[in-house]
Amino acid sequence: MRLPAGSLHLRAAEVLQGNWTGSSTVPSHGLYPHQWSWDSAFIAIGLRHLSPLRAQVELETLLDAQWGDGRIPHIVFNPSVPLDAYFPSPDFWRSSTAGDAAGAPRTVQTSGIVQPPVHALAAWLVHVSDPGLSRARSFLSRIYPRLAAWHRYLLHRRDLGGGGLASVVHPWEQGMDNAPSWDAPLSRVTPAPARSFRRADLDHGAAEDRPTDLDYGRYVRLATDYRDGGYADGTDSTAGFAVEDPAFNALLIASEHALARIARELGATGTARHARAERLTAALVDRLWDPAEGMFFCRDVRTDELIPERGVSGLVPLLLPALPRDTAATLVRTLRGPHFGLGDTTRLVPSYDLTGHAFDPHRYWRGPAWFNTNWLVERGLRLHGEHARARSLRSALLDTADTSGFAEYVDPYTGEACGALGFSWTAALTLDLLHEPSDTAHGSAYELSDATHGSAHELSDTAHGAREEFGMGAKGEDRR
Ligand code: 9WN
Repeated sequence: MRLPAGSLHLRAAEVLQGNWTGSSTVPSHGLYPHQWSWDSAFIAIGLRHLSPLRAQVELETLLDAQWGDGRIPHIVFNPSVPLDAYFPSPDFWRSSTAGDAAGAPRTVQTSGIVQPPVHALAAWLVHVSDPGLSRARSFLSRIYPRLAAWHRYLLHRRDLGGGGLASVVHPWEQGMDNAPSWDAPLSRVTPAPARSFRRADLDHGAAEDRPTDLDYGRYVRLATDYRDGGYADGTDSTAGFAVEDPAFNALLIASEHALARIARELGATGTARHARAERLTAALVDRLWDPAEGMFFCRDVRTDELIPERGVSGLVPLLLPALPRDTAATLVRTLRGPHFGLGDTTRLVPSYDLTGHAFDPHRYWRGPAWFNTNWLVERGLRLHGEHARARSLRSALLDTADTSGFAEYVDPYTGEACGALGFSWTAALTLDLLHEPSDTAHGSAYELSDATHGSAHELSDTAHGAREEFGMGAKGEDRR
């Protein structure tokens, strides 16, 4: 039986309340008992509908742990949680000593790797949910320099391929830890022996759904080498693994557009940032788009070759307003075709190719559907004028969040719950979808439009609407 939307709203709010620690939100108390970077960004996007203040604090807490070189760490550790509750724990990362040269904070312990840059996008969406509060707390002016430093870090220190895009140096950085796209580059990594670490994830998750010990051995080796090299980028310590990923870079570009909107709110024009986002979109297409396959793929920077595995990451660029029209149309066809089956065989977009050799509907990032990636695809569909498909994906997401108990991920065919229940970003993005104006064709496009210049959702032309959503086309320069 389908419960009324009001009750779904209440239960989503309860999940977020239960996972709130006073200054941030854990993804789930058992499996992930600290603050995670991209989780917090998605959580803030939902929290803004409950408490714009808490949403601001969520992002501020994360940004307080930013390193001097601009990186935002993927985990901010809660000192009151026992060391053996999560692996790798702070004594593995040793941020304050090993990260000294890179400017790790002294006041808080963190990991030394990063996660996808959803933060500027989240910050902008949080701002527009209550501009009065945001201005009263100088929210944007306080966080803008930090977000700008974060993007600078990624665009300069992490351009390991030399083509303008950011590389990840560990599968955990991209957030889809166990995706088959990592198999080839990871196969060159000598695993750390299983006896050298104890996995805490298996205390909470089923072993057959989680990455294998061999995968973990390689994750540990890469993180150890990076740490022992002082978390320096572009040196021997990152020689083992460097990949340009479509979702990571698409989120960076979407956030660069959002940073332009923030700059504009603060009195600059944002033009240079929009222009940069457009150049990055062109670089993404140039380096990662395979027209014959109708997909974005990862590029292995060490071999300079595309990795021919179809993952949901390759669909996330649909989020980009400057994506060429035919590329967007092809991506939508791929989404509906046999590899992802949306609207045909699957309820939600799977994390990996249904026909792929490594497909498993329950194994971590090798087939199940996640709510954050589906939320991104839903936005992309709306942005490119695919309103009916967006509406049906939205309704499948709400149903599945409801019936799965806000699961971490689900079987893409049946919606069966997998991983942790009461998972924060699932609850947060449910709230966001519930707040989306379902009666307008353009949905929440207004959120990124220029607040003083009318609403993008009134525009009928899709490309024009998309450009308005991100405030593109403004005159002048922004050199901040
Ligand atoms: C490692 C917290 C994180 C998410 C990632 C997800 C998982 C961690 C793990 O949980 O990763 O960072 O221990 O498996 O893959 O996307 O941010 O929810």
